[in-house]
Amino acid sequence: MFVVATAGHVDHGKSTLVRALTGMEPDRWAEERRRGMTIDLGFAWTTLPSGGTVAFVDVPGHERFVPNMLAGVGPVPAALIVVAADEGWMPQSAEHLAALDALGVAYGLLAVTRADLADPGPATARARAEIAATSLGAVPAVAVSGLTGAGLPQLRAALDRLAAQLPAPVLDDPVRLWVDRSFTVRGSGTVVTGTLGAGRLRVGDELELAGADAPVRVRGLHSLGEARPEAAAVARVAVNLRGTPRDRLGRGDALLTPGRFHHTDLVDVRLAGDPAADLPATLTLHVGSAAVPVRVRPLGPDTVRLRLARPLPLLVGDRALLRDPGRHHVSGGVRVLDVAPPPLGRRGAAAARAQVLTELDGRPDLAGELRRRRLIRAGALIRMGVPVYAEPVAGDWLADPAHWRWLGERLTEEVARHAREHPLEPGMPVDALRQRLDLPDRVLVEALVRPPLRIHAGRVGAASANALPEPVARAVQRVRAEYGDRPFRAPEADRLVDLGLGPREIGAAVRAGALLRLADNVVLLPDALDDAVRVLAGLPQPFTLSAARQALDTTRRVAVPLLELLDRRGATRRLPDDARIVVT
Ligand SMILES: Nc1nc2c(ncn2[C@@H]2O[C@H](COP(=O)(O)OP(=O)(O)O)[C@@H](O)[C@H]2O)c(=O)[nH]1
Ligand SMILES: [Mg+2]
Repeated sequence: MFVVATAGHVDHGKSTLVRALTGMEPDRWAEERRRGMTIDLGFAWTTLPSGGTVAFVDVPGHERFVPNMLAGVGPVPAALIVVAADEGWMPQSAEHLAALDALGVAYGLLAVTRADLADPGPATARARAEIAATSLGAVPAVAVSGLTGAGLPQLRAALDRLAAQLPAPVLDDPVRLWVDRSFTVRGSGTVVTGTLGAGRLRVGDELELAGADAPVRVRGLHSLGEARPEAAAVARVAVNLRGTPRDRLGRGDALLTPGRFHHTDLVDVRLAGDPAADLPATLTLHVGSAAVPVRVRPLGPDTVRLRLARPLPLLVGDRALLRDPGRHHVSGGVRVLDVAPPPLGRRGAAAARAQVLTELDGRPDLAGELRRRRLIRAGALIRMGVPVYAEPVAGDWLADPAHWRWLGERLTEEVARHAREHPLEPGMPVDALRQRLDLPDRVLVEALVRPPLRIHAGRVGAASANALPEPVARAVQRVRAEYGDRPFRAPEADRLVDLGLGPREIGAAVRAGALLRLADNVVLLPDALDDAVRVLAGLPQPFTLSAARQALDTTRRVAVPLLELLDRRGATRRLPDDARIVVT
């Protein structure tokens, strides 16, 4: 299906043309028919000569109803511009064209109506010239009469050619259905309609509705007046929602693929064209079918920050329009550059931000986003409209490569500093490092740890035993020199004090594997265990404590805990009579 919105001044024959092409009545309201004037959006469709379907969103031309017109054209990428041959170019011809231009609509067609009343030549020439200066460029023109039907076959053929030019919709994109109508159908409940520009909808789908705490479920789908199990973009759709009161949603709301959109009330945008120097401080932002008051804060020559009166599901690259409702004036188009911009607290922050914005063009740029944000979750980027093709550094975190290298260096420095300041601790706690490096998640700390550093028991430290703090290493060296040839003689308590080996130093040495602790203040060199087993194995089995003590040339102070340790490790076994054997 191909969806096209009408555009043009009131009474130029838009609705008549849609009626003539489709046989359907676009003016749905009794009041519209009584007054002969379109007030709100109308919908009609027909089959084209190619067999394809065209659906029209017929908009009101009267200046009072421009917001309704904008809600209709916002989500539609093609326009049928209507100008009456007998009246020519008029104010809302210009305002509607300015709106299409602001929204960047690039596909269109000119129909010069009421060609039975006047020569269509002058109106055609003027309109084509006006249109050529906009995002629509040079468009085909067809002179028609809604009254006599002249030109309608040519217009149908031209619509077919236009449909063939339109880019194919992206069917795997998430759904963002801007609601243009909502009503209640007796027995079915709430129904909303909109133009599905991308993605698919199926009966049973869950969708997100801004402001609702629970997802809403698609109970039924209609397109072109028929119930369907599924609708794929591009399509006009009517969605019946289960359990959603009608007053919960209306024009300007959006039904969304859950978790795929970031609702934002702060955006940085670029103004299209030649921005007015005197942009008012408050304007209305029109995007999709929504119209939201905004406060405008100028940043650079063509960039501003908009504070929205309510959050909208906007993406980087979205086109929108700013309008001054008081002056009935389209102030211009904007392109969304950033949907999660940083606060501007510090002095000079606005100028710095303006500088950053000069580099942005609204095209999603993963490398640039990472450079600016340094660390961000993949999901957050996707919700901004930035496709993620880079590998995460940890969990679902993405990092700017240069920033990640810098963090790795910082981590090494912090661990070394911590080791200097706390020489006896076995490394720096992961959480202290997380805070020190100001990281939002401990998986990031873990991913930054590289050999020779390692994580052990929640701390980051050197993997090797020579991580032993300098004074402790020296003390252990002295123990080795003094006791190396009497390996089972443990230094006495006062000798340990002389060597500077208090409980904390001993703990550090034991964790590093440099000393073996048998009991409080009873330490041996670590190879003593294997040596002891060798000596004891040379004794007649079983052997007594006293025999062991003599063979090891040591005291009870060492022999008792040493044998108990060997028992626990299964190297020796204690028999009922307290003698032992070496287990082989
Ligand atoms: N003679 C003639 N009258 C037309 C033609 N198209 C529309 N009209 C009349 O112009 C008036 C406005 O038409 P309408 O379709 O409501 O204009 P809209 O406001 O652009 O939708 C109506 O009275 C129509 O009957 C046409 O091609 N020829
Ligand atoms: Mg009309």
